[in-house]
Amino acid sequence: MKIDLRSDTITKPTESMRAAMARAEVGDDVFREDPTINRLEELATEYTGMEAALFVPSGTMSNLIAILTHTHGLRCGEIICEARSHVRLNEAGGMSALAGMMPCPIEGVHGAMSPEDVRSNIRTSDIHHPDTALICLENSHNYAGGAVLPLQNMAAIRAVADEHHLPMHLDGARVFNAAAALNVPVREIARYFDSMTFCLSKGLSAPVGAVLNGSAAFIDRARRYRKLLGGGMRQAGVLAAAGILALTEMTGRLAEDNYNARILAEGLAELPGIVIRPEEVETNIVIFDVKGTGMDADAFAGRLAGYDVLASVTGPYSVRFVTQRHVSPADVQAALSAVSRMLKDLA
Ligand code: TLP
Repeated sequence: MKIDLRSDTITKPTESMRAAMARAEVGDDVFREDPTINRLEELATEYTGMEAALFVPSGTMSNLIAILTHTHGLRCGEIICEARSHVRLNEAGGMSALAGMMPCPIEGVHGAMSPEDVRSNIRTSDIHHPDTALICLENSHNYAGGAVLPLQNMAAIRAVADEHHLPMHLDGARVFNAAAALNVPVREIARYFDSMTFCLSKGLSAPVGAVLNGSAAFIDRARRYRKLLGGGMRQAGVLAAAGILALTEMTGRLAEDNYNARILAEGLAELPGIVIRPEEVETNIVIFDVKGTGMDADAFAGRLAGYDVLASVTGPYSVRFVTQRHVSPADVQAALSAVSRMLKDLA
């Protein structure tokens, strides 16, 4: 059996999800007549403390709908986001292609932009400039190694946004992992934002879906953009049924994934040629540098697959391991010994 550490997107639905999907009550959600989707959306508001929610097919679509909803009509505006954020690097350029927005990337520290940098990148009303339209944060921050944005950082950026009357969106694909690491309920993170996406289909194990959250007026407008993008689903209560269990049964266990990632990082730090600071691994993502092994990231991951451990590549010398519920503590140890064997065989 291969140990698959490529992503938490690979998680399969639980047995209880499959049972709930089979018996889900459904209706046409474009008419808002799917009781299971309605229940999921209502449940989301209980977790986030936001007024309303919208079930959408993916995290990518959810971020794009949020961008369209916040910026519609402006076009040629700019979105302040961290330089390695998913919305900038991994969403196929949707913000530019479909919303007419340019990213204004700011280099963060552990995924966190400084409030001063955010302030100094907000455009003035010079006719040469694009208008700043939105500030987008990511928590946990995927390519910053699952880093958690501290509450003070989000609060300070919120204060800057308020000074300039700018909306804030959170790509909270893994916000439940971040909340577990911060030991706070998700609503304590959501309170700094006008809108927030979270994914059901990553560590939470649902087969499909994300939820976009915001005010009732925002979600009313967002519903139209979901339609525009072809994301208006019909009897998708069969999917939402799994999403409900993702929230009620799966959020409580994410601390285990976060813990397993730390153990993985501590083991990796002991191995020759690998650079990682385990104390910086806060959630379920471990990104490490392999330059010292004499291999680039592609060669490292390719060779490791021969030892039955799958990884993803996040840069020329950077490799990513992600933990999720199919990765047990024993798998963590087995993966570490596979990496160690591979490096010995190479030497
Ligand atoms: N991330 C995937 C890949 O796209 C890289 C992964 O394996 O980590 N925001 C963040 C922070 C994400 O990490 C992802 C997916 C998304 C949004 C998009 O979610 P989906 O895949 O549902 O469109």
